[in-house]
Amino acid sequence: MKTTIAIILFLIASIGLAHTPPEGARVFFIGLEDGAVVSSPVTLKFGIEKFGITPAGTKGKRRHTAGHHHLLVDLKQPPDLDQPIPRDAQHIHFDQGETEVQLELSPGRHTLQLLLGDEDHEPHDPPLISEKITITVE
Ligand SMILES: [Cu+2]
Repeated sequence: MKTTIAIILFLIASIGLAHTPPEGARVFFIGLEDGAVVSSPVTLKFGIEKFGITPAGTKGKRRHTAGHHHLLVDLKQPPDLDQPIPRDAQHIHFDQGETEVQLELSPGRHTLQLLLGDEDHEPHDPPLISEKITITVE
């Protein structure tokens, strides 16, 4: 009986942690620093550590250990991390698991941030969100 309860508790804990990235997991821009001055189109490369990349809609175990990137452009407010990530010009989804994009940006200052989403485009818990960087497009 005790064993059964222990197994059930373990299963519940496992489900609860299913979408939980390990400590130290992070997403970041490769080779692009805060304050960088760039020309358009700018090539953005998305890095990830201690977690994987998989297309949106992935089924099975893989979805617990991987997600897909979202690029947040010029967001004034932080995104709601308890809701699916919107899909518009300021929230760009990389549904196929892409890790690079050529982005056209108007001259001036822009903010960029990466946010990983799960198979349903929801942030993980805790969220994998990069630092928000500001770049200037010449
Ligand atoms: Cu998405």
